[in-house]
Amino acid sequence: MSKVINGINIPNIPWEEAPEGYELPLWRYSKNPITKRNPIKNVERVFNSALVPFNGEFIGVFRCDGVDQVPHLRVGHSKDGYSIQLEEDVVHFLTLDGKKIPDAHWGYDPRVIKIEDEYYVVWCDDIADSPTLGIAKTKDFKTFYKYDAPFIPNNRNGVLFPRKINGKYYMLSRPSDTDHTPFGDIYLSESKDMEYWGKHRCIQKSHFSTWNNLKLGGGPAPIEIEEGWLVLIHGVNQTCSGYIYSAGAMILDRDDPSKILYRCQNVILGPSELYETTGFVPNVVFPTSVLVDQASGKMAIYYGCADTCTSIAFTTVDRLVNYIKENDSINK
Ligand code: BMA
Repeated sequence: MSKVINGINIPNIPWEEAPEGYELPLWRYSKNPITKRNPIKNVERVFNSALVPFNGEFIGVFRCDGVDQVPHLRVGHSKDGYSIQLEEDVVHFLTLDGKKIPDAHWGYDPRVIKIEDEYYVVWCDDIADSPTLGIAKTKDFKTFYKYDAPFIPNNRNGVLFPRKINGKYYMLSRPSDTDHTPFGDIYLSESKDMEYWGKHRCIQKSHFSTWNNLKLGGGPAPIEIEEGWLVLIHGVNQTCSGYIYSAGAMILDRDDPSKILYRCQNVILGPSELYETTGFVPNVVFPTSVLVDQASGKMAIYYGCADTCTSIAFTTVDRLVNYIKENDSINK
Protein backbone atom coordinates (compact mmCIF):
# COMPACT_ATOMS: atom_id res chain seq x y z
CA MET A 1 0.00 0.00 0.00
CA SER A 2 1.58 3.34 -1.09
CA LYS A 3 1.23 6.06 1.52
CA VAL A 4 1.30 9.84 1.29
CA ILE A 5 3.86 11.60 3.50
CA ASN A 6 3.76 15.20 4.77
CA GLY A 7 0.34 15.63 3.16
CA ILE A 8 -2.93 16.85 4.63
CA ASN A 9 -6.34 15.32 5.16
CA ILE A 10 -9.05 16.67 2.85
CA PRO A 11 -12.23 14.93 4.06
CA ASN A 12 -14.34 16.97 1.60
CA ILE A 13 -12.18 16.10 -1.46
CA PRO A 14 -14.32 15.78 -4.63
CA TRP A 15 -14.78 12.06 -5.16
CA GLU A 16 -16.58 9.38 -7.12
CA GLU A 17 -15.84 5.65 -7.07
CA ALA A 18 -14.46 4.03 -10.24
CA PRO A 19 -17.16 2.65 -12.55
CA GLU A 20 -17.76 -1.08 -12.04
CA GLY A 21 -15.08 -3.20 -13.74
CA TYR A 22 -13.08 -0.15 -14.88
CA GLU A 23 -9.43 -1.08 -15.43
CA LEU A 24 -7.61 2.11 -16.42
CA PRO A 25 -5.67 4.00 -13.70
CA LEU A 26 -7.81 7.21 -13.78
CA TRP A 27 -11.56 7.66 -14.25
CA ARG A 28 -13.42 10.84 -15.14
CA TYR A 29 -15.94 12.74 -13.03
CA SER A 30 -19.39 11.82 -14.37
CA LYS A 31 -20.41 15.49 -14.75
CA ASN A 32 -17.29 16.74 -16.56
CA PRO A 33 -16.46 19.39 -17.59
CA ILE A 34 -16.77 21.59 -14.49
CA THR A 35 -16.36 24.93 -16.31
CA LYS A 36 -18.45 26.29 -19.16
CA ARG A 37 -17.64 28.67 -21.99
CA ASN A 38 -18.15 32.38 -21.25
CA PRO A 39 -18.61 31.87 -17.47
CA ILE A 40 -18.28 35.60 -16.66
CA LYS A 41 -17.97 38.86 -18.55
CA ASN A 42 -14.78 39.07 -20.64
CA VAL A 43 -13.81 35.40 -20.05
CA GLU A 44 -14.27 32.99 -22.94
CA ARG A 45 -12.61 29.80 -21.61
CA VAL A 46 -11.19 28.50 -18.28
CA PHE A 47 -8.63 25.66 -18.26
CA ASN A 48 -5.10 24.58 -17.13
CA SER A 49 -5.80 25.91 -13.64
CA ALA A 50 -4.82 25.21 -10.02
CA LEU A 51 -6.99 24.54 -6.99
CA VAL A 52 -5.89 24.09 -3.33
CA PRO A 53 -7.72 23.51 -0.02
CA PHE A 54 -8.25 26.77 1.86
CA ASN A 55 -10.14 27.40 5.13
CA GLY A 56 -12.19 24.21 4.75
CA GLU A 57 -13.15 25.08 1.16
CA PHE A 58 -11.07 25.51 -2.02
CA ILE A 59 -9.43 28.41 -3.80
CA GLY A 60 -7.20 28.68 -6.82
CA VAL A 61 -5.63 30.64 -9.62
CA PHE A 62 -7.28 30.05 -12.96
CA ARG A 63 -6.13 30.44 -16.53
CA CYS A 64 -8.82 32.48 -18.23
CA ASP A 65 -8.64 33.22 -21.93
CA GLY A 66 -10.41 36.50 -22.57
CA VAL A 67 -12.83 37.51 -25.28
CA ASP A 68 -9.72 38.93 -26.95
CA GLN A 69 -8.27 35.35 -26.72
CA VAL A 70 -5.39 36.59 -24.56
CA PRO A 71 -4.74 34.43 -21.46
CA HIS A 72 -4.71 36.00 -18.00
CA LEU A 73 -4.95 34.86 -14.36
CA ARG A 74 -7.90 35.21 -11.98
CA VAL A 75 -8.58 33.95 -8.48
CA GLY A 76 -11.48 31.49 -8.24
CA HIS A 77 -13.37 30.23 -5.19
CA SER A 78 -15.05 26.88 -4.71
CA LYS A 79 -17.03 25.55 -1.76
CA ASP A 80 -17.08 21.96 -3.02
CA GLY A 81 -14.19 21.64 -5.51
CA TYR A 82 -16.64 21.33 -8.44
CA SER A 83 -18.31 24.69 -8.93
CA ILE A 84 -15.93 27.63 -9.44
CA GLN A 85 -16.73 31.31 -8.86
CA LEU A 86 -14.21 33.50 -10.64
CA GLU A 87 -13.37 36.95 -9.31
CA GLU A 88 -14.35 39.89 -11.46
CA ASP A 89 -10.88 41.39 -11.52
CA VAL A 90 -7.68 39.80 -12.86
CA VAL A 91 -4.73 39.06 -10.52
CA HIS A 92 -2.43 42.08 -10.05
CA PHE A 93 1.03 41.70 -8.58
CA LEU A 94 3.18 43.79 -6.22
CA THR A 95 6.97 43.66 -5.95
CA LEU A 96 8.32 41.71 -2.97
CA ASP A 97 8.55 45.01 -1.05
CA GLY A 98 4.97 45.95 -1.88
CA LYS A 99 5.24 48.37 -4.83
CA LYS A 100 2.71 48.28 -7.68
CA ILE A 101 3.86 46.83 -10.99
CA PRO A 102 2.17 47.09 -14.38
CA ASP A 103 0.14 44.06 -15.50
CA ALA A 104 1.91 41.78 -17.98
CA HIS A 105 0.37 41.40 -21.43
CA TRP A 106 -0.44 37.76 -20.71
CA GLY A 107 -0.05 34.97 -18.14
CA TYR A 108 -1.09 31.31 -18.30
CA ASP A 109 -0.97 27.74 -16.95
CA PRO A 110 -0.68 28.59 -13.23
CA ARG A 111 0.29 26.07 -10.57
CA VAL A 112 -0.30 26.80 -6.88
CA ILE A 113 1.98 25.09 -4.36
CA LYS A 114 1.81 25.51 -0.59
CA ILE A 115 5.24 25.57 1.07
CA GLU A 116 5.20 26.15 4.81
CA ASP A 117 2.78 29.08 5.35
CA GLU A 118 2.93 30.59 1.84
CA TYR A 119 1.08 29.73 -1.36
CA TYR A 120 3.39 30.06 -4.36
CA VAL A 121 2.00 30.64 -7.83
CA VAL A 122 4.21 29.61 -10.75
CA TRP A 123 2.96 30.43 -14.22
CA CYS A 124 4.03 31.25 -17.75
CA ASP A 125 4.70 34.97 -17.55
CA ASP A 126 5.53 37.52 -20.19
CA ILE A 127 8.88 39.28 -20.16
CA ALA A 128 9.36 41.52 -23.18
CA ASP A 129 6.95 39.32 -25.16
CA SER A 130 8.87 36.14 -24.34
CA PRO A 131 7.43 33.31 -22.24
CA THR A 132 9.21 32.65 -18.96
CA LEU A 133 8.39 31.44 -15.45
CA GLY A 134 6.73 33.91 -13.11
CA ILE A 135 6.82 33.18 -9.37
CA ALA A 136 4.67 34.98 -6.80
CA LYS A 137 3.61 34.28 -3.22
CA THR A 138 0.47 34.99 -1.27
CA LYS A 139 -1.01 34.08 2.09
CA ASP A 140 -4.58 35.22 1.45
CA PHE A 141 -5.11 35.13 -2.37
CA LYS A 142 -5.75 38.88 -2.19
CA THR A 143 -2.22 40.28 -2.26
CA PHE A 144 0.35 38.59 -4.48
CA TYR A 145 4.06 39.44 -4.21
CA LYS A 146 6.03 38.71 -7.34
CA TYR A 147 9.72 37.76 -7.65
CA ASP A 148 11.58 39.89 -10.16
CA ALA A 149 12.34 37.78 -13.27
CA PRO A 150 13.54 34.60 -11.49
CA PHE A 151 14.05 32.59 -14.71
CA ILE A 152 15.60 33.50 -18.04
CA PRO A 153 13.23 33.19 -21.08
CA ASN A 154 12.11 31.04 -22.76
CA ASN A 155 10.46 28.61 -20.42
CA ARG A 156 6.98 27.24 -19.67
CA ASN A 157 5.36 24.89 -17.19
CA GLY A 158 7.15 25.53 -13.92
CA VAL A 159 6.13 23.49 -10.89
CA LEU A 160 7.63 23.73 -7.40
CA PHE A 161 8.13 20.83 -5.02
CA PRO A 162 5.94 21.32 -1.92
CA ARG A 163 8.86 21.41 0.53
CA LYS A 164 12.57 22.16 0.62
CA ILE A 165 14.79 19.14 -0.03
CA ASN A 166 18.15 19.22 1.78
CA GLY A 167 17.59 22.95 2.47
CA LYS A 168 16.78 23.97 -1.11
CA TYR A 169 13.67 24.72 -3.19
CA TYR A 170 13.31 22.61 -6.34
CA MET A 171 11.47 23.41 -9.56
CA LEU A 172 10.57 21.31 -12.60
CA SER A 173 10.25 23.26 -15.84
CA ARG A 174 10.15 22.96 -19.61
CA PRO A 175 12.48 25.32 -21.54
CA SER A 176 10.80 26.42 -24.77
CA ASP A 177 10.94 28.82 -27.70
CA THR A 178 8.69 31.85 -28.14
CA ASP A 179 6.12 29.99 -30.22
CA HIS A 180 4.46 26.55 -30.23
CA THR A 181 7.82 24.90 -29.47
CA PRO A 182 8.44 21.66 -31.41
CA PHE A 183 10.59 20.29 -28.52
CA GLY A 184 10.41 20.01 -24.73
CA ASP A 185 12.23 18.14 -21.97
CA ILE A 186 11.85 18.21 -18.18
CA TYR A 187 14.49 20.21 -16.30
CA LEU A 188 15.16 20.40 -12.57
CA SER A 189 16.48 23.62 -10.97
CA GLU A 190 17.50 24.52 -7.40
CA SER A 191 17.34 27.66 -5.29
CA LYS A 192 18.29 28.56 -1.72
CA ASP A 193 15.90 31.52 -1.55
CA MET A 194 13.30 31.19 -4.37
CA GLU A 195 14.81 34.30 -6.00
CA TYR A 196 18.01 32.98 -7.61
CA TRP A 197 17.82 29.68 -9.48
CA GLY A 198 20.65 27.48 -10.79
CA LYS A 199 22.02 23.96 -11.21
CA HIS A 200 19.59 23.54 -14.13
CA ARG A 201 19.74 20.01 -15.46
CA CYS A 202 17.65 17.91 -17.81
CA ILE A 203 16.23 14.96 -15.90
CA GLN A 204 13.97 13.47 -18.57
CA LYS A 205 14.07 13.93 -22.31
CA SER A 206 10.99 13.51 -24.46
CA HIS A 207 10.69 10.50 -26.83
CA PHE A 208 10.78 7.86 -24.10
CA SER A 209 7.43 6.68 -25.46
CA THR A 210 5.25 7.51 -28.47
CA TRP A 211 2.85 9.68 -26.48
CA ASN A 212 5.74 12.11 -25.78
CA ASN A 213 7.56 11.85 -29.11
CA LEU A 214 7.62 15.66 -29.39
CA LYS A 215 7.69 17.12 -25.88
CA LEU A 216 7.32 16.49 -22.19
CA GLY A 217 6.63 18.82 -19.25
CA GLY A 218 5.60 19.02 -15.60
CA GLY A 219 2.02 18.85 -14.35
CA PRO A 220 0.70 19.44 -10.82
CA ALA A 221 2.92 19.81 -7.73
CA PRO A 222 4.78 16.58 -6.89
CA ILE A 223 3.19 14.42 -4.17
CA GLU A 224 5.44 13.00 -1.46
CA ILE A 225 4.86 9.27 -0.96
CA GLU A 226 6.87 6.52 0.73
CA GLU A 227 8.49 5.48 -2.56
CA GLY A 228 9.56 9.03 -3.56
CA TRP A 229 7.93 11.98 -5.37
CA LEU A 230 4.87 11.03 -7.40
CA VAL A 231 4.90 13.39 -10.39
CA LEU A 232 2.17 13.80 -13.01
CA ILE A 233 3.40 15.13 -16.33
CA HIS A 234 2.10 16.05 -19.79
CA GLY A 235 3.49 14.72 -23.05
CA VAL A 236 2.89 15.58 -26.69
CA ASN A 237 2.62 13.15 -29.58
CA GLN A 238 3.21 14.76 -32.97
CA THR A 239 0.81 13.19 -35.43
CA CYS A 240 0.02 13.97 -39.06
CA SER A 241 -3.04 15.92 -37.92
CA GLY A 242 -1.39 17.87 -35.11
CA TYR A 243 -0.24 17.75 -31.48
CA ILE A 244 -1.96 15.34 -29.03
CA TYR A 245 -1.50 16.24 -25.32
CA SER A 246 -1.83 13.43 -22.72
CA ALA A 247 -1.04 12.93 -19.05
CA GLY A 248 1.66 10.58 -17.76
CA ALA A 249 3.42 9.86 -14.47
CA MET A 250 6.75 9.01 -12.87
CA ILE A 251 8.31 8.65 -9.42
CA LEU A 252 11.46 10.56 -8.44
CA ASP A 253 13.86 9.88 -5.58
CA ARG A 254 12.84 11.70 -2.38
CA ASP A 255 16.31 12.99 -1.49
CA ASP A 256 17.60 13.47 -5.02
CA PRO A 257 14.70 14.34 -7.34
CA SER A 258 17.01 14.32 -10.38
CA LYS A 259 16.84 10.49 -10.14
CA ILE A 260 13.87 8.81 -11.79
CA LEU A 261 12.93 5.60 -10.00
CA TYR A 262 9.89 4.60 -12.07
CA ARG A 263 8.49 6.00 -15.31
CA CYS A 264 5.18 4.88 -16.74
CA GLN A 265 5.45 3.84 -20.39
CA ASN A 266 1.71 4.40 -20.99
CA VAL A 267 -0.41 7.53 -20.73
CA ILE A 268 -2.48 7.65 -17.55
CA LEU A 269 -5.14 9.81 -19.29
CA GLY A 270 -5.36 10.75 -22.97
CA PRO A 271 -7.94 12.76 -24.91
CA SER A 272 -10.95 10.60 -25.72
CA GLU A 273 -14.14 12.30 -24.47
CA LEU A 274 -15.70 14.89 -26.79
CA TYR A 275 -14.78 17.78 -24.45
CA GLU A 276 -11.11 16.67 -24.69
CA THR A 277 -10.98 15.94 -28.42
CA THR A 278 -12.99 18.96 -29.58
CA GLY A 279 -12.61 22.60 -28.68
CA PHE A 280 -10.38 25.61 -29.19
CA VAL A 281 -7.30 23.36 -29.50
CA PRO A 282 -8.46 19.75 -30.11
CA ASN A 283 -6.98 16.71 -28.35
CA VAL A 284 -5.56 18.30 -25.21
CA VAL A 285 -5.53 16.73 -21.73
CA PHE A 286 -3.34 18.98 -19.58
CA PRO A 287 -3.12 18.22 -15.79
CA THR A 288 -2.14 21.19 -13.62
CA SER A 289 -3.33 20.50 -10.08
CA VAL A 290 -4.25 17.65 -7.80
CA LEU A 291 -5.94 17.38 -4.41
CA VAL A 292 -4.73 14.43 -2.33
CA ASP A 293 -6.36 13.21 0.87
CA GLN A 294 -3.55 11.73 2.95
CA ALA A 295 -5.86 9.55 5.09
CA SER A 296 -7.52 7.70 2.19
CA GLY A 297 -5.03 8.30 -0.65
CA LYS A 298 -7.88 9.66 -2.81
CA MET A 299 -6.74 11.96 -5.63
CA ALA A 300 -8.82 14.52 -7.57
CA ILE A 301 -6.83 15.66 -10.60
CA TYR A 302 -7.81 18.92 -12.33
CA TYR A 303 -6.94 19.09 -16.00
CA GLY A 304 -7.49 21.41 -18.92
CA CYS A 305 -9.48 20.01 -21.85
CA ALA A 306 -8.92 21.16 -25.43
CA ASP A 307 -7.87 24.64 -24.17
CA THR A 308 -11.60 25.19 -23.57
CA CYS A 309 -12.71 23.87 -20.18
CA THR A 310 -11.62 22.25 -16.91
CA SER A 311 -12.37 18.67 -15.81
CA ILE A 312 -11.62 16.32 -12.93
CA ALA A 313 -10.27 12.76 -12.98
CA PHE A 314 -10.08 10.51 -9.93
CA THR A 315 -7.76 7.79 -8.73
CA THR A 316 -5.99 6.71 -5.54
CA VAL A 317 -2.29 6.96 -4.81
CA ASP A 318 -2.12 3.19 -4.45
CA ARG A 319 -3.87 2.44 -7.76
CA LEU A 320 -1.75 4.97 -9.66
CA VAL A 321 1.56 3.85 -8.13
CA ASN A 322 0.72 0.20 -8.90
CA TYR A 323 -0.05 1.16 -12.51
CA ILE A 324 3.24 3.07 -12.82
CA LYS A 325 5.20 0.11 -11.42
CA GLU A 326 3.39 -2.42 -13.63
CA ASN A 327 4.17 -0.32 -16.71
CA ASP A 328 7.59 0.95 -15.66
CA SER A 329 10.22 1.47 -18.35
CA ILE A 330 13.19 2.29 -16.09
CA ASN A 331 13.82 -0.99 -14.27
CA LYS A 332 12.80 -3.45 -16.98
C1 BMA B 1 0.99 24.30 -24.52
C2 BMA B 1 0.56 25.30 -23.46
C3 BMA B 1 -0.80 24.97 -22.91
C4 BMA B 1 -1.80 24.54 -23.93
C5 BMA B 1 -1.19 23.57 -24.92
C6 BMA B 1 -2.12 23.18 -26.04
O1 BMA B 1 2.17 24.67 -25.13
O2 BMA B 1 0.55 26.56 -24.05
O3 BMA B 1 -1.31 26.13 -22.30
O4 BMA B 1 -2.86 23.89 -23.28
O5 BMA B 1 -0.03 24.14 -25.47
O6 BMA B 1 -2.52 24.29 -26.78
